[in-house]
Amino acid sequence: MSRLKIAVQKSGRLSESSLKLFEECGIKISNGAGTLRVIASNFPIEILFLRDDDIPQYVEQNVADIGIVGENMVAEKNKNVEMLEQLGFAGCRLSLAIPREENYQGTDYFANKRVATSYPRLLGEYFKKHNISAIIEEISGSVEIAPGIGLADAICDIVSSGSTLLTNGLREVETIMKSQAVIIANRTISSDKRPVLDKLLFRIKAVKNSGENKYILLNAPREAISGICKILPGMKSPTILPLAEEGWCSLHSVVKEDEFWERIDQLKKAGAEGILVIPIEKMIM
Ligand code: PRT
Ligand code: ZN
Repeated sequence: MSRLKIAVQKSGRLSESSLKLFEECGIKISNGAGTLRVIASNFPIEILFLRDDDIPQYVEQNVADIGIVGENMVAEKNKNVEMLEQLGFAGCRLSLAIPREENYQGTDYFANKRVATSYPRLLGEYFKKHNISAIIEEISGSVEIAPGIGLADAICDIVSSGSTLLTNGLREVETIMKSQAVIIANRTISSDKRPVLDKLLFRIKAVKNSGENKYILLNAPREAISGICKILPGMKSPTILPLAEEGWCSLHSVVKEDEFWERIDQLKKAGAEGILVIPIEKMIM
């Protein structure tokens, strides 16, 4: 099998989670300090460490076959690449923010205002869609200080917790797009690399599924089981085993993390006891 080349952010908010994903996929990578290229020891991939801004272009040009990058960057760079899979980390949004004390009634606020951003394309499209003529000031970093130093009236930047806006006296007023890390791919990956990509995506999906799901075990009286089964759809049907105590059963199933608390309350009401919730390492559907 030929080696699949994967572009990963060298150092930044995507780096650690990207490498952790490979580790969870059972792929061994020794990330020597300062190296820009590493080869995995037990899987046919080669990692290229790059700036996130360059990843869409390098994937388009086939310098890398696939890359891990934020959806915000994919949309801004607008390169001809294929989006393969959302990865569920580096969640954030691209938003418009204005000085906190300003009165805001709607997007008309931005008419003839100067807006600082590192996302001129996405912001331009947004203003066009809303029929607003604003002045876009493109800057490459520290966007949030632009209003404070008189460079702009407002900003359009990535927000995650919102604390950077807060400390700079700014207030989020519109969300332009939501984003998370994704895998992008070159549109013409050679047939000798396809099986490697398929194998990698299979493992990534198993890791993702496991993160979204929990294994649940509980005890209940036999007569409560049918009610409990309706609450827990599980992967197929739950496993039910008799307990040593007469009339009692143990039930095993899988629940989605986000439905978890809601289900726990329903289960307790239905008669479940001794509920255990256990992380799943890999989940193959
Ligand atoms: O050097 P290189 O160019 O590779 O890295 P970079 O500094 O350009 O990118 P980096 O590492 O900051 O971000 C990489 C990607 O992470 C982004 O493209 C997003 O997809 C995603 N991401 C997730 C974020 C954030 N969360 C985030 N909070 N990117 C940037 N921020 C910044 C934001 O620009 C602002 O300055 O964090 C600040 C806001 O954070 P909060 O938590 O205070 O709201
Ligand atoms: Zn960058």
